[in-house]
Amino acid sequence: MRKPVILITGANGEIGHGLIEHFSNQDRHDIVALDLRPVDDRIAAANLTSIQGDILDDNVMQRIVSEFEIHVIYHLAAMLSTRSEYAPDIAHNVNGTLNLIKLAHEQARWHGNPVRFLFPSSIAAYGMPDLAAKADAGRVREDAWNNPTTMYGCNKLYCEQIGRYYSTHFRQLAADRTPSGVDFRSLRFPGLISAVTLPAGGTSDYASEMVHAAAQGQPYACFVRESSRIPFMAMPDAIKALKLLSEVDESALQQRTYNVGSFSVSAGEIRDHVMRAFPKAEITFVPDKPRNRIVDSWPADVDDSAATRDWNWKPDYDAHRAFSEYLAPTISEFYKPRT
Ligand code: AKB
Repeated sequence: MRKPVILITGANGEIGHGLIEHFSNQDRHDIVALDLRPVDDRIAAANLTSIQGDILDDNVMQRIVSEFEIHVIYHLAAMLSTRSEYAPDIAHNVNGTLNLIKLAHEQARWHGNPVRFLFPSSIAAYGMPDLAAKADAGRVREDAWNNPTTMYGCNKLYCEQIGRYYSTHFRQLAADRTPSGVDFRSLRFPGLISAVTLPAGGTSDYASEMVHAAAQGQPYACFVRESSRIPFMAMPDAIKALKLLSEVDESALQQRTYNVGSFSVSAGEIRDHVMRAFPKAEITFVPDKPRNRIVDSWPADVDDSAATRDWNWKPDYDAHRAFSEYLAPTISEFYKPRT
């Protein structure tokens, strides 16, 4: 008999660290952690099998299904927005996602149960045409402004649609039509800020970079204007949202992609929160205009009322609590010299 497991791709990433830490506090899950790089030994989790490999490598995927029976997939592997602009061809994240959705379909047929497929989409799936429209739009709903301006955002939007197709319209013309068995659920995350990992290659990274630099006593030149505003979320709330969405009964879902929000802040307001926690921080603003244009194309905030309606979403952290109770103390401890 193959062991029933949860498959986490992109395990070494920011969300991956947070999710595996969450599961490591619960012994009732067997986890297969997959990443292109060796899975970080900081992810010391109970019942964790780590595999170094590429979701595009059929040999890797066949090896996994030969040993494990997959019931839940958290597909976190993706190249983030800035890095994707420098290498748009390999940032075609939809290829890997489609591989995994097909694998979920096969697994569901093998064991006869739906496979829950959790997909972290992003505010990068939106594209505001200019700052006036962004200011006027305020908190945007899932079905508005879906005109992404990055390769990363285009792929996130496409993956959402493929997941919805498999969950809702699969083989709709077949005489012997049967459900795909893929129970796809997606969250459009804002910029995420973790106290214990640094992002790599994102365009919202300035928030994490600013607070991590301050905690290390390093000067930081922010690459967006002080007035640049997008929604952000502390990593514990991102893990809470993934947990809530993964556990809710499928019958409660009125859609397959949900906004989740926490706090909308400008880069200048982030600086103010960081200065309160680290008064000696040296923070300047040196906008990188092309990267700032990407941030300007993302909404100032999101309407997450559908998530509250369908699965009782509510963030635990507002901006003040995120910086004062989570980021500042945890990051200070993280960088404290080891004696
Ligand atoms: C990025 O900056 O690319 C990501 C995102 C907003 O999805 N953090």
